[in-house]
Amino acid sequence: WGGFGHISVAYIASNFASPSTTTYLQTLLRNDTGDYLAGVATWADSIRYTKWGRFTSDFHFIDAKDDPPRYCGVDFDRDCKKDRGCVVSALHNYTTRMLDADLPAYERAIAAKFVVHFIGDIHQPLHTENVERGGNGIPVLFDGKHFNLHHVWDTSIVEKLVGGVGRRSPYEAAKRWADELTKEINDGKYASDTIDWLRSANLSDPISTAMAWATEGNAYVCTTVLPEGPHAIRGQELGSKYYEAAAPVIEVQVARAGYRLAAWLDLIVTRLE
Ligand code: DCM
Ligand code: DCM
Ligand code: DCM
Ligand code: ZN
Ligand code: ZN
Repeated sequence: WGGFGHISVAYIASNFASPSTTTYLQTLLRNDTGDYLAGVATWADSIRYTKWGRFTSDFHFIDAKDDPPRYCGVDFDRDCKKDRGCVVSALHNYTTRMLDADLPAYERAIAAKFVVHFIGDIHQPLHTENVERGGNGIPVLFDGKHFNLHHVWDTSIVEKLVGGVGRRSPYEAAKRWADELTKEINDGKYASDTIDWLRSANLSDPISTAMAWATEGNAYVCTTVLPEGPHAIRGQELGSKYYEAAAPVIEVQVARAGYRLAAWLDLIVTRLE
């Protein structure tokens, strides 16, 4: 996701995190405001291209070598790069490091910032797809402007959905959207799904948990992202009919990511207590 998506996921998670999770992470991240998760949500993207952060650049996605729309599917052994890692192995690594009481607090804080970011990214369908580098190589139009398909899913659709974020700080608009989605989760259109959403969460097996989330998002590549394959979409305008099908998928994926992030952090903090 772009910044707006990550910040929205973080605000949803802070709406659902338990009081002890909130206190623990506010202390670890040295921020006692309601923005303690939102404030670190995009940090992992900001270090991707720095000298120190280069080793993390493949941690944001898993390149499923499937064949949309003919078949979708993610396979850990096939798709997670053995030498460089992927979003699934990264979630395992940084969850383990959050739980490692022998690590200094600043290392556990770095681990927490990665977990907040990567639980967001694993819910972006094109972050679980190999075709054209997750859609980065597919030029399209969105409301008359030129983008690649990946950017449309990271940013353009979400921003249109909320009526534009503009050049203002994304935090205010993200908070407003997160509070709307929080209502839908609590007693709206998602209320009957939340038990299902947490079914695969197992702190004793972060790889299986992350694979379940990745597989669920990747299925949308066949149904919604590339329903007629990558060639049919190249150069096409995606701002109207395509947008109408994609927006509900992005909304539910952001809601799931925020709700699952809160649950995952709760499991971690409970284990530490
Ligand atoms: N990694 C690391 N130390 C660095 C840079 C990268 O450990 N200075 C990465 C490599 C692996 C992951 O962290 O993906 C786990 O590393 P290790 O096997 O050292 O625990
Ligand atoms: N690191 C990581 N994952 C690991 C081990 C290390 O991401 N499993 C990263 C985070 C640390 C940096 O490498 O800040 C240096 O760690 P170390 O001093 O253990 O090499
Ligand atoms: N990306 C992806 N899958 C890939 C390569 C990149 O999901 N195989 C994502 C990471 C960024 C965006 O696409 O969100 C742009 O990546 P880059 O800056 O590496 O071009
Ligand atoms: Zn992306
Ligand atoms: Zn990312």
